[in-house]
Amino acid sequence: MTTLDLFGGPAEGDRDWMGPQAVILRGRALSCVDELLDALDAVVAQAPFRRMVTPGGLTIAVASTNCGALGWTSDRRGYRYGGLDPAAGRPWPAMPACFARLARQAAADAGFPDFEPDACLINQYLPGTRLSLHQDKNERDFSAPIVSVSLGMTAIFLFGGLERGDRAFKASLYHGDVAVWGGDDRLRYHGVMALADAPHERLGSQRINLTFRKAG
Ligand code: MD3
Ligand code: FE
Repeated sequence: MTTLDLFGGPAEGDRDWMGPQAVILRGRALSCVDELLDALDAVVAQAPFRRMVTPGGLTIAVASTNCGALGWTSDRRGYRYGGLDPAAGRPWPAMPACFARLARQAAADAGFPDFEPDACLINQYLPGTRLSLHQDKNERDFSAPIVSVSLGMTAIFLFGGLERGDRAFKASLYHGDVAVWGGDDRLRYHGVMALADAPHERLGSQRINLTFRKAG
């Protein structure tokens, strides 16, 4: 259980286990958040957020960009990882050193000492945006964990089981939280509930999520 602070949320340093190999490290990004946000601005200036299209032709509610050697994209031809930003025809921006360091250290804290991400998907949620339950299966190697960093407005995360119909439970993800999902928990269904508009003091009416993966 979480130690409640004066605001009723978790305290920096708490670890909330979502599964045997899935943990939320509360506030783990806060000590480097200024550096992260500056680096994020530089990435987004090179590769702006855009809403991608699914193979079925629907526009995805979440706006995305990437940094690192590989970026996740979706279009009419499918979901995949690739080295080029299709909007620009050039490589994705390099992964900022502070991004890679945080992802590596958080993975090690959670029991995955050798995580070397080659992809960072950056998702932007505006009020009302949701992400329906899905599995992450576009990566080559499911043995590497996924590390995700939440910034800005609070989201209610849905964490299901290995089958779509399994009951999902809810967990709030706050600015500065870092989650690590590995092992059997890596393939669990997950999603994000529609974002409520409670502007964040630093990021305003948005939530940004950095998702680090070993994709290639
Ligand atoms: C649990 N993103 O990009 S991050 C995604 O907040 C995605 O933007 C969400 O799901 C977001 O695919 C959730 C947390 C996350 C990422 C991958 C997982 C949780 C996961 C894979 C397996 C289990
Ligand atoms: Fe996902």
